[in-house]
Amino acid sequence: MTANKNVRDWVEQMVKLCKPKNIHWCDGSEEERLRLTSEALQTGELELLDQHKLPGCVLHRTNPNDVARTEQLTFICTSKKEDAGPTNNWMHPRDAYFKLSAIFDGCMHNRTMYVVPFIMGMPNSAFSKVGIELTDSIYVVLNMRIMTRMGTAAMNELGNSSNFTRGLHSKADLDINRRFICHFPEDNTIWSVGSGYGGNVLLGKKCLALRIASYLGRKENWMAEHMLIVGIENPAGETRYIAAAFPSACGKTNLAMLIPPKALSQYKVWTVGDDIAWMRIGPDGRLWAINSEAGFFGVVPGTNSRTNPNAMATIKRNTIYTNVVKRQDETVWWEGHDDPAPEKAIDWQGREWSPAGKEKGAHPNSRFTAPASQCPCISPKWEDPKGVPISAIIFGGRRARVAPLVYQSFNWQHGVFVGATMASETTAAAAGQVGVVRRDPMAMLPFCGYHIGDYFKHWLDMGKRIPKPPKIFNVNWFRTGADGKFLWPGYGDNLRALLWILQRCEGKGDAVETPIGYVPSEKALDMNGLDIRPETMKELLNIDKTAWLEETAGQKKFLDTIGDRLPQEMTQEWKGLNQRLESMGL
Ligand code: OXD
Ligand code: MN
Repeated sequence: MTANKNVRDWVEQMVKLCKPKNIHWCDGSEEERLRLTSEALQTGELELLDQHKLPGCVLHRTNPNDVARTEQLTFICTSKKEDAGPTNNWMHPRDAYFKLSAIFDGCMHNRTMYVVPFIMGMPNSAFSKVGIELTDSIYVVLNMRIMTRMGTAAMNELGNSSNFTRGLHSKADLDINRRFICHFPEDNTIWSVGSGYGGNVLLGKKCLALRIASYLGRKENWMAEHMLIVGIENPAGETRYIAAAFPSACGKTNLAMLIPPKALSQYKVWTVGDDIAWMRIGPDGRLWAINSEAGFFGVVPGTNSRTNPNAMATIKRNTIYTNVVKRQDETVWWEGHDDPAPEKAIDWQGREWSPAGKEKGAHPNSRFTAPASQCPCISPKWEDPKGVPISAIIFGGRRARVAPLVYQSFNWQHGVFVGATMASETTAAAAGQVGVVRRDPMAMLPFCGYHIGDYFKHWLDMGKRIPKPPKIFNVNWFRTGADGKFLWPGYGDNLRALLWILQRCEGKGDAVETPIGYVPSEKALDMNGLDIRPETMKELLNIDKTAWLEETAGQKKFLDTIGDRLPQEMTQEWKGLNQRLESMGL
């Protein structure tokens, strides 16, 4: 219980609706974690893993119909439809509350309602926001305890204020026809029902930290972005920070935890965050960012000691694994693990599994939830309430063709256009077809809590307000050759592109001006220790006029869907790009 009457009144109302058997107010203590874990082990909601090899680790399996974010069931509920814009599903708040109330009514009949207070951000920071999630899932409580500053600290931060996000979640009956993730930005409220998948139910993450926060950021002159934050320390001991937006499951966690290749071992890379950046203009006129989360909810398949040794070290203890393979020795495995596939194991659906069969053992969107503090390269500044100053913003997608390895925009406005028109091949992080190219502006398509045209305008306005704005770049690690193989080694070698980016921020680094922006000149990237053929490098940095004219046609199609809230600066940039491409030689 709490002395905060705003909280008490609201919890009371939600209790009347959901009719739980018990109410538990979470304090975030270790004792509470142990008690809830033991209860979930008894009901089978969690399974214990080998506590010598994986101390503090547990396994959870979601319902097979509930393994990824369900964008088609996610709604922005503003009183005016046009405020949600063309890229969001919309429901009138009155209709949404009515429809979901019928599902929530009595849904916790035989269950406990957990009251989970949490801070997105750290205590005593101008960036932070408090939320409270009511849920009937112990899995959610334990995940929120890792992903946020949860419990007493959050109630202390809130004090007697009524300024908190009101989150209500119930697994209900996990029926996909009764699954809805509804956001009410005008009421600072989120209702999520019928799912147990992290992205739909850890309400601090996508729902608050991106959808609600993007709406608040526009009102309060700050930015909530789907971005990792990484610090790069040069041999002189100076660290510069980069924020980078990539769509889900495109390697943000790997980039944030990158290990420099041997030839560049004089650099150090520090992780500040792997998914969400909240950014504000600092007193020095630069853009400052915090990671508003306290843990990583990362994609498991493909993680190994070559692709991401830091993640492998992070997830050795106190980690919740979701939808991975359980080996006979009660450890975990997934496709792309260091170890060969186990001959006999239990797959993500709890069935006996062997690699001889056709099906994957781990779900392609299986996840780990691990405390950020366990990451060997966690930045000493990751919990600094002031945040870190951002030198460069990067947009990136998964593109087999068209986009070169790296390029720099001409200026902020052009950079906003580059972000607004970015596209990527879809991944398993959202339900639906995988590998289809779709426009995903600033990697925020599924996460922008208001009209996307107004969001572009907010970016443009912020650019005018920031006295010393970061420079804006685009990267593409995923370009393939005629044989379908990746042209760029990726992972640690991505540092080479980041170093060029930081040089450009300091007015150094060689570049050639092309119609799409500044591309590194032939010898500009530090290729020390990397054996890559000059023809391959040429292809990686090549701007193909025909492919780019096709690309701008795709951009136009998308921009046309935005309607009259598309800022005219975006049309102007699109025309400029076309003119520059048209006048380019073949
Ligand atoms: C995530 C996502 O889980 O983007 O971070 O889906
Ligand atoms: Mn994400």
